[in-house]
Amino acid sequence: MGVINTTPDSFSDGGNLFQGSQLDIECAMSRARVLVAEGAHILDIGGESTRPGAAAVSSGEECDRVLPLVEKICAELDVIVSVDTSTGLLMTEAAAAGAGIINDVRALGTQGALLAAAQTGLPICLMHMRGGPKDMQNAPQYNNVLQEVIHFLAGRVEVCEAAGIVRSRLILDPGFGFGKTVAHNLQLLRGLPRLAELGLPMLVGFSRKSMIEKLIGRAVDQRLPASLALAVLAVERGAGIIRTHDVAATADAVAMTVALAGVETQ
Ligand code: 7PJ
Repeated sequence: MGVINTTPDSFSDGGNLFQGSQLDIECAMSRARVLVAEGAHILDIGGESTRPGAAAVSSGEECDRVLPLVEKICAELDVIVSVDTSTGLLMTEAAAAGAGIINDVRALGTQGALLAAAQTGLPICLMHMRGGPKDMQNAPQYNNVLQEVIHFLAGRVEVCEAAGIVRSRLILDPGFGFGKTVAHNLQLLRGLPRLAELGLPMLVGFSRKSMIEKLIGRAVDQRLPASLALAVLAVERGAGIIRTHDVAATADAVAMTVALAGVETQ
């Protein structure tokens, strides 16, 4: 899953798709074409920055940023579009524009999101977050992060099923970096096989995240090798979808993991 941010304030690649405060749609389309050529099966399009401390955006503005790009990618490229949003209105509109996945970092907890997502009929990624982008990195605490994340996601699966969303539409994500310390992130990565026991596909995102800086002191443009290592470790532990800014390199790294998994021990 390749990432395209339509926010002017993204931490990792923000701003480069912008002309002033306007998203340059041709620039975003070239980025989309590159990611597809590099081997992305899914493009994740987001219009709300959820990095720590990010400011909220209105649903109207979020729709204005995301929908034109979703429409154009669906019309011109052979790729599944995922829309990274917690806003019911955008879920509905993006589905109508041709999106194929809803990716919600708030696991459909926002008013109106559950009903809207249910009605689209699309697959949905439910992610765990503790707190909101504004405060989530203020000393997050857990007694047992793995158990608490699994418990939360299992609960959201139940809520979804009660709303008429069949299990086979659901994908789970422990939400690396969303209200977690480095130790929490590592515990979750180690425990990923336990989350897999819920029997649903898993999506993970480590790409360029600040845990890499905290562990080995790398600036944002120096985090690819560590991001690849984390992607490989996650695939080994059962992750099926890797959300990344660096599709070509990630696809190669994952291909080696998959090749090894396919070999029988002698
Ligand atoms: C994630 C995401 C993630 C899912 C972002 C960033 C922050 N969606 N959206 N999982 N991260 N499902 O790219 O660092 O980890 S935005």
